[in-house]
This record gives sequence, structure tokens and C-alpha cells, in this order.
Amino acid sequence: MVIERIELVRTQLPLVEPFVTSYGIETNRPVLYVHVIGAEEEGWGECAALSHSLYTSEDVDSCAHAIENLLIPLLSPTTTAQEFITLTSSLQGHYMAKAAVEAALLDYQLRLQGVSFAAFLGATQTRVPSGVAVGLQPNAESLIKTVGRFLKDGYQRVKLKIEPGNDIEPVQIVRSEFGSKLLLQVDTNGSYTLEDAPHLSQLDEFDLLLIEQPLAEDDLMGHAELAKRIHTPICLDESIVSVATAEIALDMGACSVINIKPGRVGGFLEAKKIHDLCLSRSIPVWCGGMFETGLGRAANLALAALPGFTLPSDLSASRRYFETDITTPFELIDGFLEVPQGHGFGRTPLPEVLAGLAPQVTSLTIPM
Ligand code: NPG
Repeated sequence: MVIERIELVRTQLPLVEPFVTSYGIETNRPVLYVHVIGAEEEGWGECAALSHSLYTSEDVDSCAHAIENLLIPLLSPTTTAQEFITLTSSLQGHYMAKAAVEAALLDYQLRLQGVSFAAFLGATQTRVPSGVAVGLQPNAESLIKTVGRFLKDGYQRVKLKIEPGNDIEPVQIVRSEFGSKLLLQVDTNGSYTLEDAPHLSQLDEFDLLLIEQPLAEDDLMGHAELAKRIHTPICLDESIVSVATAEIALDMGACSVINIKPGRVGGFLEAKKIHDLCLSRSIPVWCGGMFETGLGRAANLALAALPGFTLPSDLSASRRYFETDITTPFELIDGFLEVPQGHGFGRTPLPEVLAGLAPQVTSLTIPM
């Protein structure tokens, strides 16, 4: 498996509607693909980073810089994804940048071997229950309209973004409008402090699946304390950057559910380790989303098809985010998305769609 060259492919894709969270408004999905090219095959990996570093410290420009200047120089033409992890193990941070390179190498080597990513990981499902994330809404009317539209589409679970001052009421509105059977959870993106525990305990009566990342990323102690003061299960997202942090958080009682996002933990191989740890402890996990294009979505679906993913994931149909996806789009069928079975991730960028987005392509040489 000799890699001849690598390209960084950059463009952006507008979102069909703005996505509002506690830290800002997303209107575009910046696209950064790592494209590995060999004589007989190619591989593609998508970087999860956004245009800003408000979600985590990485952004799409910092990732492109790290990939070009720190990560690709460590490769040789025969480096495998597994070897890449060993080579970069002493390099701190750069999770999303590493994950994008690892993904391209995985796709490349699995295509060469003629194996699907789902089979490689040991997936046990052929379709994955689809959840939808709903950004902050300006008023009750638009909240009800938006949630109603997604439920009509068939989404099996709704996640509401909440923030201080805009939290109990939207949950109460959705519960009373759509009933107690709706699988409902909330995500605060770390916007509360432990002092808000009495306030957050007001969510207990709404029988939520979980509250995601209520406190700051580095406040594991706070989460462990909060878990004693509220009944809603705590799920961690931003705090979990590796299997080691997952183990610490679980040992401390800081969470009872984990959102696994491959980009946030440095790649799919680490994501699988977190899954395996949680499965061994009967801790439910689900796959988070970063409104990836079809390429990253395809890879996430294979991960979410592992047996420990017992909660619906943030894996929506392509059209929830994009008018035209860069790959063949993912469709919602009876509330599920199908897990791709083709070699590698089973989806590649469609050349004509990508060309229409006028991508900026940087060719990188691999050290011999
Ligand atoms: O379905 O892909 C998706 C998006 C899910 O809400 C989602 N992602 O905090 O997990 C998150 C969140 C996010 C939104 C992250 C905006 C970063 C920016």
C-alpha cells in the first residue's frame, strides 16, 4: 500500500438553515478533506473542525496547518492508520487534525483490502436510529414548528440546545406539545456552573434521556457533584478526549452516558476503544455529530452500528443540513440511516459536486 501523494481539499457548504448554539450561529460547514492517493486506490478523510474554535480549541485553519506541518511530515509512503497513531502518540492535542489523517489512511487501506469500515470495526447493525439536534429557537412558535417538522420526517429522538435563560421553558413546551413518549435530551455545550444545580434540577420532571455537557469541559469534579444533585443522567461530550479521560470520568461518577465523536477524541480507533470500555461497563454511548458532509457521516454511521451504541445518535439525513451533499446523500428511512457496506467508508466525494464548489487543493509530498 504505497501512498504517492496527499492532497488537502478545502471548500465550504452552506447549511440549509442557520444552527444556533449557546456560543454562536453556524451558517456554513467548512470542508477540509484529506485525500490520500496511491497507484491503485485512494482514501478520503473528513476533518470535523468548524470555522471557529468555540466548541473546542481547534478550528479548520488550525487543523489544516497541523495536518500540513506536523502530521503529514511524520508519514512514510507505507504508514498505516494504526502506525500513524503510534507515530503521533507523543503529540499533544490536535485531535481533529489527527482524526482526519487517520480517517483517510483507514479508508485507503480498507479499500485496498476490499473491506467495509463497518466490517472492520465489528458493526452489528445495518441501520442506525437517527436523532436530530435542534438549535436554539427565537420563540415557542418556531420551536414547536421545527420539532414538529423533524418528527414528521421520522427522527426518533430530539436533542434541544439550551443555554442559561433559555432552558426549562423550551423543554416544558416540547414535552407538553409532543407528549411524554418523545425521546428527548438537552445539550448545554458547557454553559452552566455547579451553582446552577438547583436550577438544572428543574429539568428532572421532564424525564429527559440525558443532559449533555452541562458544565465546563475541564470540570469533571463539578460534573461528579452535579450528578449527585440532579436525577437527569449526565452525558459528557467536550470533556471526553480519549479512552483515558473516559475512564477517569466514569470512575469519578462524572457521567453515566458518553457522546462519542471521533474527531473530538483523535480518531476512530480511539473512539472504538471508548466504545469497548463503555460496553464492558454497561455505559450507554451514542455518536455525536458535527454536521459532517456525507463522507464523515458515512464513517460515523459505521461506528454507531457497534453494539454499545444503544441510544439514537446525532446522525441526521444529509438534507437536514445540506441542499446538495458532496457524496451520495444519506436518506432517512423509517427513522433510520443505512450503514454503508461498500469498501472503506463506502462514500467518496462526487467529483462533479466537489468541482462545483471550487475547492482549494494543496498537494503535499510524503517524506520518503
Ligand atoms: O447533527 O451533526 C449534527 C450536529 C449535532 O448539535 C450538534 N453538534 O455540541 O454536539 C454539539 C453540536 C455542535 C453544534 C458542535 C455546533 C459544534 C458546533
